[in-house]
Amino acid sequence: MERIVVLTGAGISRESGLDTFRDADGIWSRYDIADVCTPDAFRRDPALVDRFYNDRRAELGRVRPNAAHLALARLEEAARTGQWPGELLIVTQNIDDLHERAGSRNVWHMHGELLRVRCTSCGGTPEWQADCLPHTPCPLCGRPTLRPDVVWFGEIPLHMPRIEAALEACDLFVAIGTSGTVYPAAGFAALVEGHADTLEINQKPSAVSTRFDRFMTGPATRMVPRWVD
Ligand code: BV8
Repeated sequence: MERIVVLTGAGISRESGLDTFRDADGIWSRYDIADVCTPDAFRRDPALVDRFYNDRRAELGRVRPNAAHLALARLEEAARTGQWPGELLIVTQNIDDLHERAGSRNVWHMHGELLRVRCTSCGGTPEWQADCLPHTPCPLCGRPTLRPDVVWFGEIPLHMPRIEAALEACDLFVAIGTSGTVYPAAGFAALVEGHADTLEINQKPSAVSTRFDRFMTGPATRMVPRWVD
């Protein structure tokens, strides 16, 4: 039984039309992290942060999963139907729903999800497709205390205990389309050193490529199907 953990980053969604963060035309070339991706930013200017996520939520409705997302969904389906004697877990840094729309079910979003908001009064996390503004009332408690349900810098990523357990138990760790610059995700390859094989799929080396045994260079839509099939 081969246990595979795949970590995905913004690069896997690039060919669906969603910008990455740190490529030349990336999101951080247009926004400063400190203005839109920290709790202080939200305290200081909630309307700006809400607009940043509203724009990305609207964009998500205009794009579709690509061949890389679909190939991972095929691999999970093969495991589910017994065609492949393995297990596949996708841990994603992405807040888009393209893995799910491609058919993947075993997906853990460690940085949260764009299509959910969180109420800081009642703690509810309703699904959310439309714009969310500072005065938008929580559908559960009615208070205007909604925020994007994402993990900002300085906040604790989701699912960490079970992610670490899955990494401890895996035989193969594959990183797809991530620059290896944001922790703790960037540290996962080091966590599996000694007990799992490692493969990085990217267009160019990441900040942690030296931690990987193998590297497949090229666009995810070409490389991921080649690896899966
Ligand atoms: C935490 C929100 C404690 C949602 C994001 C100093 C050292 C170490 C750590 C730190 C430090 N100072 C501060 C920290 C902690 C900090 C951190 O890591 N900072 C970095 C910048 C140094 N981390 C945190 O604060 C985290 N929390 O540490 O809490 C803790 C930890 C563990 C346990 C308990 C407590 C919280 C981090 C989460 C921040 N939120 N996003 C959103 O708005 O989306 S991060 C943001 O970066 C996104 O989530 C994104 O996913 C993530 C990583 O970026 P990538 O996905 O890798 O995207 P990027 O653009 O960088 O790269 C794209 C890649 O794709 C490139 O390699 C490119 O070559 C490739 N590519 C492009 N096109 C293609 C392609 N590949 C294939 N095919 C293509 N077509």
